[in-house]
Amino acid sequence: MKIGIVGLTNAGKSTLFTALTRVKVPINNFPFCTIDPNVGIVPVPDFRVEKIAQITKPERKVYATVEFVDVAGLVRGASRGEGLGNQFLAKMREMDLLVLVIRAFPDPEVVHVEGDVQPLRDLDLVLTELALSDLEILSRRLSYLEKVPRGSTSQVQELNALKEVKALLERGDFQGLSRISGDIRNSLGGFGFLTLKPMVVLFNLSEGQLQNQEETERLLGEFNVRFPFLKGLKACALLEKDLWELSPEERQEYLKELKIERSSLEELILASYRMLQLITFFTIQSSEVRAWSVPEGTRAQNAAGKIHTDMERGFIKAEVVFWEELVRAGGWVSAKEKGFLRLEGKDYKVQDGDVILFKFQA
Ligand SMILES: Nc1nc2c(ncn2[C@@H]2O[C@H](COP(=O)(O)OP(=O)(O)O)[C@@H](O)[C@H]2O)c(=O)[nH]1
Ligand SMILES: [Mg+2]
Repeated sequence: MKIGIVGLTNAGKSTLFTALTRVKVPINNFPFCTIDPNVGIVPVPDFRVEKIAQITKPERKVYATVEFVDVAGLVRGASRGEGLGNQFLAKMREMDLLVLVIRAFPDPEVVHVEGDVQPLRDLDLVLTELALSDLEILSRRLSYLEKVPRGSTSQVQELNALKEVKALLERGDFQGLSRISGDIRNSLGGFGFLTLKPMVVLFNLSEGQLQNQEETERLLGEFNVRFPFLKGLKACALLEKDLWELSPEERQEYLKELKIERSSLEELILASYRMLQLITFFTIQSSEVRAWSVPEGTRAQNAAGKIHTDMERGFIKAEVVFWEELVRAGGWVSAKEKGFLRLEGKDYKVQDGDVILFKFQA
């Protein structure tokens, strides 16, 4: 699952990215690793892994991960190829979710490409560039399909879907776009339309703003009125970058000093994870507790395939216990004795929090 970091130049995207690459989970963490300098694999914090590990005492704890991608910034006119516009937008089409980083911090030392700091204007600008870029791709396809004399059923469906999306894009109706049906989304999946992707808006605040409830509430309040269909979060990217250099204890201490409740990054990672409609199941082996993520509604047999293709092919059944019951029972064997374990077949829909032992024929 790939999450693209989008925003204007100097919004704080790379600062946020650097902070994310420093997120480690305590003890035997899944190390952050770099595929290329702009892609970071970030563990999804999950207290259930800790809880399960307390009873199974594994050597290793492995967390589910998400990928964050930082590409060059967006500028006004990106959809017409300004800056690294087209290249940037093409990369973003491969993403499953977009985090829109919007600058709210005032720092006069940092140039603002639009001249002054106006978070909601910038958000509008970013959305508009995404919409213009989508419109261009959409229009090209539309004019092709309109020339096909007698289209197939699926072409007709696609044509209608494109027309519906086009009307919304032309009106800048992002709320309407957010409500586009799953069928239409599926039929247009191949285009990677940016405005149809799930999005999280991250307001990048100064430390002072983050501590000033009144100011952040005013901004988020106005945001919620104007963009009720978007999820908004706040963070101070610069602070997060420092925070995640520290040990967990030092981090707690520092947050307390600043009178800030918690790091915003965990919230960002979790909100993204939820927005991707991912759920987590766990496996326990003698040496490890491991969290796996699959899309909501995944069947047991496909979930097994996430671990190994042989397990999917030779799937027999799944032994399942909810993580809390496993912890309450104090172990796999006693969970079985207490009747907490269920036997499920290949079509069982995996639930968030299931601990699963797959039985399969090799
Ligand atoms: N004061 C302040 N400066 C920040 C913050 N986040 C980023 N910056 C600064 O803004 C500049 C641009 O940040 P960068 O992350 O490179 O922005 P990008 O162009 O969106 O990748 C850098 O000098 C950062 O140190 C913040 O929360 N507060
Ligand atoms: Mg950058």
